[in-house]
Amino acid sequence: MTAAQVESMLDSETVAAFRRDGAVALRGVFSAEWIAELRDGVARNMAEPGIYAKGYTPEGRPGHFFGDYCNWRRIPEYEDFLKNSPAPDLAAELMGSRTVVLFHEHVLVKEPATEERTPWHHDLPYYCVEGRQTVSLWVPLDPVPRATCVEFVAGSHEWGKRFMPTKFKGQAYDRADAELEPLPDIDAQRGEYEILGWDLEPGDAIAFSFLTVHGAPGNLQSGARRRAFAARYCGDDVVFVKRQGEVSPPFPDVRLAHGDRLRGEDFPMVRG
Ligand SMILES: O=C(O)CCC(=O)C(=O)O
Repeated sequence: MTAAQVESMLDSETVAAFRRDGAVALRGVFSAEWIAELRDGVARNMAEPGIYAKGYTPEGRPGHFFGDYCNWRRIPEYEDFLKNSPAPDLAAELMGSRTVVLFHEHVLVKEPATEERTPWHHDLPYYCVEGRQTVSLWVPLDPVPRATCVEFVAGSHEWGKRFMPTKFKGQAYDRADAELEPLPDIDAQRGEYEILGWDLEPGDAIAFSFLTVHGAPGNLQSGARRRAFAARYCGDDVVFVKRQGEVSPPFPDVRLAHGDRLRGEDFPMVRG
């Protein structure tokens, strides 16, 4: 797909909203075929979980919250989507970047009746990268009503803050960078923030910056699965960083130096 075609997929208000709010809903950007391919990939992933797969639902609780990441090299459906779907072109347009590097994919499935929330957090302090040109495309593979949608604090990507990562089970990171600060209690003061969330259909996506604060409710309302595939991309200004603390994903085989452009087998350039 050419840059001109991408322009016509994303109107200027959508791009402006992404840059202003740090999160925006994209409507009807993926065909039914791409969604079917991702569903096949998620089925394969759940049948053959990767080394980082996690179940966040305690034994005996209803539902199941499954998470896994960094599997695109062994799951062909993921690789095809991440490289050949409209996702890289959407990422280029939203980030305003000539190049698009694949960072990783992250799958988050909440089965019906799952109570566990995804805690409020922003992604950049978990990651071994720094830069402003970043985007995650959160692609729902089931209809997602507003009540179970991931929520975003509008404008939080511009707060100039780096918050302490929290594990999805709620506990703090064992080794966190010293300069990170605790996240404010968003739920205790929801009225103070503009909280964004949407009713979504398969084919839609949410685009958000690695710095936008977000969290998600359990899956108690819809009676349907809530399968989501997040495609994470970096643009021209993003570099590899060595953090003092733990990073997630860990990328144990990456040999880049602090400040290097992302490259190599783990971080293929998918546009540019
Ligand atoms: O799907 C969820 O529950 C959370 C998604 C998320 O935190 C992310 O994609 O960064």
